[in-house]
Amino acid sequence: MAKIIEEVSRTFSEYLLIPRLTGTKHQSKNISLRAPVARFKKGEESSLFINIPFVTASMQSVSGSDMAVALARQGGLAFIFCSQSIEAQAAMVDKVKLHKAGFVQSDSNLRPDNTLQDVLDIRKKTGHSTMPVTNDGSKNDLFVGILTDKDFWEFEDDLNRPVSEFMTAKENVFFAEAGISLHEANQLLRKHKKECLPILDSDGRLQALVFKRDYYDHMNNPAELLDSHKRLVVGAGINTHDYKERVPALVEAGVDVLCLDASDGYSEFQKEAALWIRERYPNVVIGGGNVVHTDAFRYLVEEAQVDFVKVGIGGGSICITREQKGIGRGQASALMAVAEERDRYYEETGTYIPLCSDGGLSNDTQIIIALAMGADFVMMGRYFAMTNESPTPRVSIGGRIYKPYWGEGSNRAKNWQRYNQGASETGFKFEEGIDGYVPVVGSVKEVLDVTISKIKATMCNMGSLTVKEFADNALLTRISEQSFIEGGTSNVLSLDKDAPREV
Ligand code: MZP
Repeated sequence: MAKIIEEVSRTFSEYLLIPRLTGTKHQSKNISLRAPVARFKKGEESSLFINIPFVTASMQSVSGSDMAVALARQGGLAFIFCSQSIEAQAAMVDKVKLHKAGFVQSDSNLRPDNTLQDVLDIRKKTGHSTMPVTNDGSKNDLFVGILTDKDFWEFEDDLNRPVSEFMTAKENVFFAEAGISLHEANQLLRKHKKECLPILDSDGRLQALVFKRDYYDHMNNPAELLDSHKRLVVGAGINTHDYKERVPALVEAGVDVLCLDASDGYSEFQKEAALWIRERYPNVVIGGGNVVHTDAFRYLVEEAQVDFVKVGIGGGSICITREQKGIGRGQASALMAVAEERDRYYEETGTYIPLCSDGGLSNDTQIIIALAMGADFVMMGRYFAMTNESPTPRVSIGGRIYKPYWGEGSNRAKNWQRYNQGASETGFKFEEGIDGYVPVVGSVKEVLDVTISKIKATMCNMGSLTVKEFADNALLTRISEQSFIEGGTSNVLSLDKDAPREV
């Protein structure tokens, strides 16, 4: 006979935190939001940390390379979506890894006989306005000169004329020889008041470019998430169908973390995939999920040996899985049950498994409650889809600016691999996600600044300096419907909360 879990399935908004003693050391400036991503043993460190506890959903409408760059710069991690060809996904990973090694491999290169119109076309595609000119137009050929948008006037000059007539030729370019350190390169930029320093090998071939702008970016983003080669850290979603081809291509492109992306991850397919990867790529971090119950957590950790586990089924803002298939669990109940099991597993084995709460976080308070309930970090789709860096176009609806946001289980995404993990059936018979719009709210940096300020303020209230301490100190109370209403403003005329404010 069917068993029924007595406890009602609960959501984050049903809880509030009760403040703990705030000590004099509990100030925002002393708080660390660093979170482990890979499993680790008691007394050891995780092989991978993120500096802020946020990762992006592996979704077409969320996680392209621009998003990955923007989030890693703030200290978080994006999972490039896998519902695209292997080549396209690997190219996105590659783009993030190339983005900033200090020594940049240019993706906007010219031949001397390219026209100014070619320059405008490349600029439109890449957004770059400084372009090296090489003999054959490839990024590592003989360096001939450099062209920036200061060298020509788009509306005055004849756009059919060749680049060679406008570029600064090599003999007038200040460059450095390969072998120089990044620090030395930055010092040269400073001393010679330059924006860009080409690095050439002894044959005069272009090796890389160093930009003053990148140095400033680095100084302005101290939480930036970098690998041991000073490249941005990036993750990728994978599925249980084509991992034998997809994973080698992603690893080759330099991916740091993989996450098996499935609506319900309690499956032998997931175990087979995780073990296959583990055997061949022992150093790549692998996440599994999604789960909502303790036995599924144990299975992924013990049988599939994943590094971290994602919790959440049916709570996503675009998700209709619960109504279509009748599976899922309130996100707060799911997270608390799995977090309790994770702690039990740690007690028993001395191995800590980071948890990611995935989906359904509709405001900053819910993020705070998720961390208090034991999530090491949270995965969000809608939150990031609303930013400038999501890969979708801006559209105006009724005078407001929106961006499209659609579920991986919608007909638009056609990510049947996420919903059918077995090899037999392809395509959808019914949808599990919807296709909609979300308002544009600003840049990733802007929205995170506010969210992070709120989390840190709450952590001060809770007498906590780290995310782990926060969860350990958390004392939560369930609220009645009446106190939920009381939680908003009461008996005052409120100005429209969504109206723009000066910040
Ligand atoms: P949210 O942050 O927009 O509420 O939820 C994002 C999460 O929803 C994703 O990380 C993924 O787990 C889940 N998702 C993505 N597509 C669908 C769908 O089409 C979905 N049903 O549920």
